[in-house]
Amino acid sequence: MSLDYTGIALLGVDFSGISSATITAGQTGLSFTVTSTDDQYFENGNETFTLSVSGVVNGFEFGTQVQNMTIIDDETTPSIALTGGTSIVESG
Ligand SMILES: [Ca+2]
Ligand SMILES: [Ca+2]
Repeated sequence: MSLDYTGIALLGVDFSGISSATITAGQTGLSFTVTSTDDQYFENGNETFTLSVSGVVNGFEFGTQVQNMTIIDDETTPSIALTGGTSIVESG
């Protein structure tokens, strides 16, 4: 079977996962891990993507298999503080 990832978060950038897998005869299931990539960027909200089965060979997809995923950002909200005097003298 082949897998498809769509959404704001990108495969290979924001997370890693598999794009295809083989379920051999006698197997009733398959598990795999999708791992987030830890970046240093404040995302202004969590990133999401949808994992779906995009193709099956020699079998069938039971209904429509879709899993919505959320990558929870772990950066703190950046802030800006302006400091200094409130007046300047003309030059010249
Ligand atoms: Ca991070
Ligand atoms: Ca981040």
